[in-house]
Amino acid sequence: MREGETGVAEYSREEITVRYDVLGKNLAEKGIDIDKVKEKISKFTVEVPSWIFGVFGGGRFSGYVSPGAARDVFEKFDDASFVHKLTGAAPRVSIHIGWDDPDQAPFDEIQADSFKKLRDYAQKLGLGIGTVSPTYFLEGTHFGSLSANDPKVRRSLIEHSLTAAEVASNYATGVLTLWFPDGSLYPGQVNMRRAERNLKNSLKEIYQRMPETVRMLIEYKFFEPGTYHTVISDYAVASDLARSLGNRAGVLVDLGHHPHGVNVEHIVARLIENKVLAGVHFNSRYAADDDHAVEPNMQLFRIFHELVTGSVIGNPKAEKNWEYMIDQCSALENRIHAVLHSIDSLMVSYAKALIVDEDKLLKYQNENRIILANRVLLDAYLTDVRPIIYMARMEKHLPIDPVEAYVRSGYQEKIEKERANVK
Ligand code: PSV
Ligand code: MN
Repeated sequence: MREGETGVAEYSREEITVRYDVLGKNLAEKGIDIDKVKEKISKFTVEVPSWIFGVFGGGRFSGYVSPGAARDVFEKFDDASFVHKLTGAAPRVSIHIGWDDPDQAPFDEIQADSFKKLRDYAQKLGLGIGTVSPTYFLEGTHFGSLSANDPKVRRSLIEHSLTAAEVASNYATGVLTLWFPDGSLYPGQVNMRRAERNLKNSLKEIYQRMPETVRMLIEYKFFEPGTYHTVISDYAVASDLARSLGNRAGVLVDLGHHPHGVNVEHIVARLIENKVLAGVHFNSRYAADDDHAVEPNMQLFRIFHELVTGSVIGNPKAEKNWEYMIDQCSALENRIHAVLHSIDSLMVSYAKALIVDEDKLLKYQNENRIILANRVLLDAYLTDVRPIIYMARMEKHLPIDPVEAYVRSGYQEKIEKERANVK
């Protein structure tokens, strides 16, 4: 073992093999086959957001641009392709059609067919376009998008959503992700029932007119930009809306969009139990919001545990599986470090969820031995599963530590030089 450039321990092939074998023996005692866990980790993929690579996200540091930020959507895909090359786990990029139009047409004139060149470019890089978001928060939506009182605003955004649906159907994976900046700042500002009715009717029209192969995931957020109320404040509103539309509509759980203390894994469990179409936007929430890189915390482990035991993640039947996306973009950090770190954290959390001694957990649950059951979960959470991830990477000839490999690659220096004129 030696210390890498980034201060994280680096292990040789031999050391990784030894650590993997030791962990394998310990897991075998619990009846867990480490090679099967490794196979699942090897197959894990997650979408990365196009917006993490661009200039978006300065927030109150407006004017600050992350060094080397991509200047257009093609450079965003170049960066995503490097992330995929280092991790083998990020073959798709989520896009926002308002930000990522290759022709940069005015908002109302964005054409679905423009995205063909992006799809072709992505394919050459070994990537695909993943989920597609209409961009409801760009222009003229300060007073709502699909819930607005003004029918002209709703009409324009219904058509914009249908353009996004066409992009999803023709050039991507056929999944729309919808987030609305709709809400209000003061009691009385908005008639909450009318706003919900407007949004529901707009969604109905989109659902009925979008191509039959397209599915939509409705995202909720309990605050921002509405500080008094948001029209889709929680998963119950999102799932009510989805159910009212039909089985091609579902719920998107963004981890950063909950108040503190919310039991998000229970929401995940309920969606699985009720067979709701769903997906996750992964990120870390500190005081608020969805901007930070994913960390392998206890809640993320518990969420993965629900996805594993609910036979969702890794399920080869696409209709049973969920969509997994990273949604993060914080102001000041190196974005590529952040996304690589997020992918790493997801793999660690998934691996921990795969090594829970489920027989013992069930036994203690049936016997109502509360703390003993809880300790079964903790035992998996506290296990260092990195040898599994290292071994999976080693077998695929990938760098053992993608962040370290990135720092050493010279890619950051290259993009900072090439993109120095970005504003
Ligand atoms: C909103 O906070 C959100 O989570 C939505 O998913 C958007 O699509 C994304 O962030 C980018 O703004
Ligand atoms: Mn999100």
